[in-house]
Amino acid sequence: MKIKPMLLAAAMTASPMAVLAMESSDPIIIPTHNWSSQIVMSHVVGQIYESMGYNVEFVSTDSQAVYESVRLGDVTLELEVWEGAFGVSFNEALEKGGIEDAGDHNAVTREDWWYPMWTKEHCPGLPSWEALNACAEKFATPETGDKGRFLGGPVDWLKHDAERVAALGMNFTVVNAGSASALWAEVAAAEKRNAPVVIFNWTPNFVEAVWPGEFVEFPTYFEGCKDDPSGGPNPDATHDCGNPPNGYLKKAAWSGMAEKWPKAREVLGKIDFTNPQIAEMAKLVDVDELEPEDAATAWLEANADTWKPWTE
Ligand code: TMO
Repeated sequence: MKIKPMLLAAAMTASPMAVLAMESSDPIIIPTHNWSSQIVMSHVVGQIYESMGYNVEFVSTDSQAVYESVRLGDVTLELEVWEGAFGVSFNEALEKGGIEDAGDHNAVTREDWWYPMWTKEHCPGLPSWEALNACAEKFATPETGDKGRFLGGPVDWLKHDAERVAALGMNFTVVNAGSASALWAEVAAAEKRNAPVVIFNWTPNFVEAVWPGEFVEFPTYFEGCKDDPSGGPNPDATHDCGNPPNGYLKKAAWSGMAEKWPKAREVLGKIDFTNPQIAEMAKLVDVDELEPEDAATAWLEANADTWKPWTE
């Protein structure tokens, strides 16, 4: 075990730093992805660790492949395991070993097809998916012919929208956005024309404070929907369901973290964000246009009562 020279003086005293000085000075590696709350939250936690004396590095990674990276110890943890998008990849990694469930955030999540409220004027039967399907031509574009256009997220989030469309026999074509900001640009452009639009969205997010809207109601999610064809309305297909309407948001840790950085692993277990806190992290970037690092610093300054107790 290496001793961090900076902390040697502290190690002479009975301060909390004395404990830390016995821990590895290797950087804790925090993966960041391609949506704002996750990037800001990663910097929030990174800055908390730095305030405790740890070295921290950030690495931008694919949001599905990251579970394999955590399992192998290439990155140390993951702060936003969304059930809808990543439940399957997380469970697969758990079964292989090397990664552990580091507990749930207080937040309850939903990720699914979504429309801003004005879309309902064009398709009054919403939020039912059957009503959406009956209105498909109102969502048609030159790119999709007579089929409706659904703008999904970047391909690494949810790879199975096309399977859902096929399983439910929907008249929609899935187009994947290149980035989260392309989703918001689509809604802003539709708003100007008062045009109907259906995109992939999630909560908690900044969107709910900017554009009131609703999720499309698909056949209810059930255990096995994504890997066992037999359940659901189509007995021959998987993915014939919506995502969980009350999904979890978990943290995950490399199994070696507790031995290498024990105090940091303990803090990770205590980290617990709420829906409004996560929506606020996204807003600082997507509405207020701060850089993620600055958004994290601002968030920490405004919320010391929340996070300081986790480090004590
Ligand atoms: C994983 N995400 C929150 C973008 O749905």
